[in-house]
Amino acid sequence: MATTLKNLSSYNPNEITSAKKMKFGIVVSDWNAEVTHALLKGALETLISHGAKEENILVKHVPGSFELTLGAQFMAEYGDLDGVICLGCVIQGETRHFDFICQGVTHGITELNMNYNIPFVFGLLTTNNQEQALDRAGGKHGNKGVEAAVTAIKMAALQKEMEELED
Ligand code: DLZ
Repeated sequence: MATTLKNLSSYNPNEITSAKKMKFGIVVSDWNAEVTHALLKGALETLISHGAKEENILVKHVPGSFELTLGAQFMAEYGDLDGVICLGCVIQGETRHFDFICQGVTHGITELNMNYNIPFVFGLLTTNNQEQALDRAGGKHGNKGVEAAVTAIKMAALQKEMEELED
């Protein structure tokens, strides 16, 4: 769905379980930092506003979006986490680099979701220019970091719910 139809920061807080007992990892790419650090702010504020404790949120930076997959895998291997949020921003340039990075990250994060039993959230902006990115990093279309944090809480809650069915 195009983000012109949906504000990335709007959701129904009543649909969100408390994140008080949850632990999250956030991997943030420092390429296009003005954008990605705004995504990070949105994600952190959202997790905390739903009860997550600051000490239960592990934030690590990677150089570019291509490194998000491995950064997220490190989080899954070395952290005791309920979910990992991947934040990045890829802006279309003159070459096909954009396509390769987007494909790599999309494929990588999908693989992680299949191979580890925790959610990895795709908080990647893929835009034609910086203005479109800023519009989605706290601007007129909301903040993709907020959307990613809400998704992480929902998916971690879903997993806990499924685990309880087993008991
Ligand atoms: C090289 C590159 C380019 C051209 N553009 C972006 C971008 O728009 N967003 C982003 O997150 N990263 C970009 N990178 C860096 C790659 O993601 C990666 O860090 C390098 O290719 C080194 O592996």
